[in-house]
Amino acid sequence: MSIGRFGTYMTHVLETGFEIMKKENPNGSPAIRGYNIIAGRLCNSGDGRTFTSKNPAWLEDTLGEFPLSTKEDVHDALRAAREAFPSWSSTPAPTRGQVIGNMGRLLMERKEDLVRLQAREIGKTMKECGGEIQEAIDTCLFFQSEGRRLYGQTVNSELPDKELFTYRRPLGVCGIINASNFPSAVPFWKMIPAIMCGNTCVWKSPQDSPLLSFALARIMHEAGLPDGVINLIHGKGSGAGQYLVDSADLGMVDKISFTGSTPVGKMIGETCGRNLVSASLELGGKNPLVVMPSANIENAVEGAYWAGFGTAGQRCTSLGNLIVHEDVYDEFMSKFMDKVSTTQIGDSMRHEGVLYGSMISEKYGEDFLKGLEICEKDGAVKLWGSGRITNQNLPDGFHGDADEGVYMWPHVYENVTEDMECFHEEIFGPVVTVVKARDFDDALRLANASPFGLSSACYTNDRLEAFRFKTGIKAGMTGINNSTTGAEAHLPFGGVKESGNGSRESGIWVIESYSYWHAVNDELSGKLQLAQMDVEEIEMEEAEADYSGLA
Ligand code: UN1
Repeated sequence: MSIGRFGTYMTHVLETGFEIMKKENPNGSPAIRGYNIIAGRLCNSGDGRTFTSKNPAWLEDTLGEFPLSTKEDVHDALRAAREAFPSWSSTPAPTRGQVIGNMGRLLMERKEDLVRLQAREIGKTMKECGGEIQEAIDTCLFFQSEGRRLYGQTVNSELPDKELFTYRRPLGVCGIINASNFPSAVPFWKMIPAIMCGNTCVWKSPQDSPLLSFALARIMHEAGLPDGVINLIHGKGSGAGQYLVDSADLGMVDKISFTGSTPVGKMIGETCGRNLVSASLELGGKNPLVVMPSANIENAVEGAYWAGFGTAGQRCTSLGNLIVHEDVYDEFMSKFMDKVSTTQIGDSMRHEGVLYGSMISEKYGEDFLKGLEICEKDGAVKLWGSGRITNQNLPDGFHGDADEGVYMWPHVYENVTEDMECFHEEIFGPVVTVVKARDFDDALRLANASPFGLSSACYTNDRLEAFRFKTGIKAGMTGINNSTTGAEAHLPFGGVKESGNGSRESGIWVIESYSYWHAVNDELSGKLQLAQMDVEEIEMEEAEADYSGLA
């Protein structure tokens, strides 16, 4: 079966003759059989095993079945990427950029369908899915024109009749592994610059968003991407993901780009390190947000609330430790808790005006509940929250039938101190841990005290404090009078400390992660000239100037 054009997602499903597995989903959408895409061909897994993608906001709604890829499937994909590399890397960069631009334009045409598909597959609100697909579009448009730059330099030689140049060269085959919380923007952050630089990719889709990944990979082909440049494999992190990383030991991959947890990132870094394979690692965060007395308190409440509970707290940039100066603590917390206690929650595909929807999957839900146990064990004081939302355990702002999906209360714990585990642990979901600060220095010290260094924020109207926060915080990203989330598609994204290995995504900075510098010298003199040795030496003036007459 080859990859054809498609209109809306539904007609795509029908036109391409996919086997519809189940017609009786409660929302009327069919479940389909999805495939790996290797060298442009749609493939099942070698042993025929599959896994299911379910709508976490409505667990009875099945999106489809996808191949549980075997090691051989992953190796086939890597071989296909290797085969496609010579031709793609020698395609002029502006032409590669044009294909990327086509992808952006197709995403614009399909935006509405993709937003619905993403919301259905991971439970994120339609509004946020719209923002995320837009981020993928913006990334394509940005890198379309980067294809017309991808500049190298001309460098002056120390020898006559000789020229020096630098070129950006692609690394080769890139293994791409992303998480399901940002299943369209983040893989585009990775693959778009990768292919713009002339690399080819094997993309392991996140286990909780295989259908969206499949649709995105098909759109990439529809945009004119040659077969084998991006190969899609589905499966589990511990299966296909692991085989992809292990292929570094076999010399089959030249780069791994990973977004996910710090422990998994460290394992990937070890494998890549011992093979000298380039690794981009975007890992966890326990992002601090500081509120100082000079801040506009309403604005700070809005920012902290969105940072903590937008996306149901399932962003690596979500607010972790809310650090509030003691002089404004009571005022801030009373306004903050008014918002938290009236949070609107539910499936945004069926209910308007919700702040957040379900957890990404049942597994994300289970892990979140385990994370809450850390706060309880530490003795932090719970101000709000009651674990999983069920029809017997409903907050006022819940819309719909809670037992249909995996929904969580918003949680706030106060009296959190530096010696507690919950101060240091990333708890992925709707929970904020609140810490009281004595003064600015104490707040900055607390903001730096977690092992992570991804995002950070400070609300203040004192310019010197803002300056001291910017210069004193150790983090990859900082918001002044803004929330911890909300990266733009052309600013560098990434962290320090336990949040990553220093690589960056987005903007011109990501190009460093998908290319290497090639230095070329062109000797035009027709003879061997030795650098450093045959260089003409300029003598300094022998005679000393006589300044005596000037005295
Ligand atoms: C992530 O959670 O992995 O800045 C990425 C933000 C988003 C990206 C988050 N644009 O919060």
